[in-house]
Amino acid sequence: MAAAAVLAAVPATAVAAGVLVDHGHGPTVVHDAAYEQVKTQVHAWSSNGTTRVRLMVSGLPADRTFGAHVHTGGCGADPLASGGHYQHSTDATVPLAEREVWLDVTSDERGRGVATATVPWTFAPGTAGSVVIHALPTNTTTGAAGARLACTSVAFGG
Ligand SMILES: [Cu+2]
Repeated sequence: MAAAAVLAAVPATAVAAGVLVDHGHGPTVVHDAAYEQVKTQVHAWSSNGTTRVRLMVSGLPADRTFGAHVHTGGCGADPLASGGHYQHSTDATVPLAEREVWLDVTSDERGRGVATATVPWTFAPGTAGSVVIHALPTNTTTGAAGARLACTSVAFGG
């Protein structure tokens, strides 16, 4: 696929099916001035109890992996305004990766990347408000991913 096409890749068929669709374009706030060039799009589709979230990013440094997650709050000037990771369940017997939404993205040679996560739930309105891109890949045990670089507000669940 041509790199230029990546940011336009929205599956129109999902929209036509009448599923709930949430969008965010940004970033809303950049927390690290070294990432002022970053552009983001977030799209989420929900139907029949399943949600698919897609993060599309450009303007990243080439060939690196950045952690990214759905967070509870909307973006603010304070990097912590976006709150913690959205967790659909606090059941510690379930791996974090299955109860949070992880969108770790690896940039290509042009600094573009796309990540998609599909989860077997839908967001209740008001419970998830942003996608945060972090400096490091997500630690699969702790969920930590380093400093918050950029935040895109998305009103998940309508
Ligand atoms: Cu995060």
